Amino acid sequence: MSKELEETQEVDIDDGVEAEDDSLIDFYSGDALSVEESRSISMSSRVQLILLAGAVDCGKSSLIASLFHCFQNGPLGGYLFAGSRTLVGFERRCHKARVASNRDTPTMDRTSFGEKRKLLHLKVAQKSNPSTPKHLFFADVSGESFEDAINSVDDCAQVPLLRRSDHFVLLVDGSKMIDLAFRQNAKKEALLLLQSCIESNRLGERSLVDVIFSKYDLFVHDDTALNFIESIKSAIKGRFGDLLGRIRFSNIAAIPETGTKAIKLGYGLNEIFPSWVEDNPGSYFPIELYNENLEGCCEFDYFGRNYARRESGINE
Ligand SMILES: Nc1nc2c(ncn2[C@@H]2O[C@H](COP(=O)(O)OP(=O)(O)OP(=O)(O)O)[C@@H](O)[C@H]2O)c(=O)[nH]1
Ligand SMILES: [Mg+2]
Repeated sequence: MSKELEETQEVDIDDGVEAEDDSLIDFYSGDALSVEESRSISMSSRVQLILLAGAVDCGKSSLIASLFHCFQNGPLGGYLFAGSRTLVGFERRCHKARVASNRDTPTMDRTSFGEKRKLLHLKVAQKSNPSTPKHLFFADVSGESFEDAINSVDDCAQVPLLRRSDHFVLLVDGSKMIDLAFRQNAKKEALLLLQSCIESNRLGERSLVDVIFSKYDLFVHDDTALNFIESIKSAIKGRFGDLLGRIRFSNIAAIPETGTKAIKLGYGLNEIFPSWVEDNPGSYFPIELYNENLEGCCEFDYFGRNYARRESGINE
């Protein structure tokens, strides 16, 4: 097309073609980020990725909402809120769950399957050292993705961000622990999901895994449920203890029912949050830089070895 024609051509708005206006500036929507959108942060800073996994309704989005609530009230686990590119995304997850809504039972929107914008960004700074903030991404994946992953190693390999995550956080639904009809199945699903992740090489000897029993307010006084939870812990340790880098267990009440006054909103997050900021597979299991056998390691490990070699004048 000639330049003249280009300049005189009218844009027919009815055809759905809009003229590009250089005066328009793209602002961040503040909503959760897609992987592509997240690169502007992850390419300029070290980011810890925390992947929340577990069945539909187990409380993944609520945990993210609860973190945001906690930071609005002050520091969490010794860390201060230092900013977020996804404040709207946090707000969306929070508004239904607010205690101010005066509901006895908290409610939360389901995360839709295939949602591309799933990364919530949090910048935090240690209270004792606020000048070096750290970036975190929380991946809020729909529980339906994990239902498929339980049943198929191939589907497990497709779970977004699983391979890249620094922390794999498996939530086991606490409301199922108090129900005889559901708890065996919840245990089976947790074991199968871990097995599927290991068989698809998404989790392994360098993985940091947290198993969280959610909705602690519902089972805190239920001895049968607490005993059953002990049996889940033993089964997980027995089967996967040697296959995973680290497994920890905790109870969390992200958004407790308002009737259970003794359990505060965000119960349990204080203890677990600092390790999500501080630990990652590279820091927790430092590799031997001159070890030739890097089988099973990620690209970054190869980069680390090659970088160290170059620095010390060893040719490839
Ligand atoms: N009693 C109680 N209910 C909770 C707690 N945390 C979450 N819930 C409720 O559990 C339900 C499911 O929570 P979500 O956070 O949406 O679960 P999810 O894992 O994100 O579910 P999907 O997005 O469908 O995969 C909601 O009704 C929450 O209000 C808690 O600590 N105590
Ligand atoms: Mg959700």
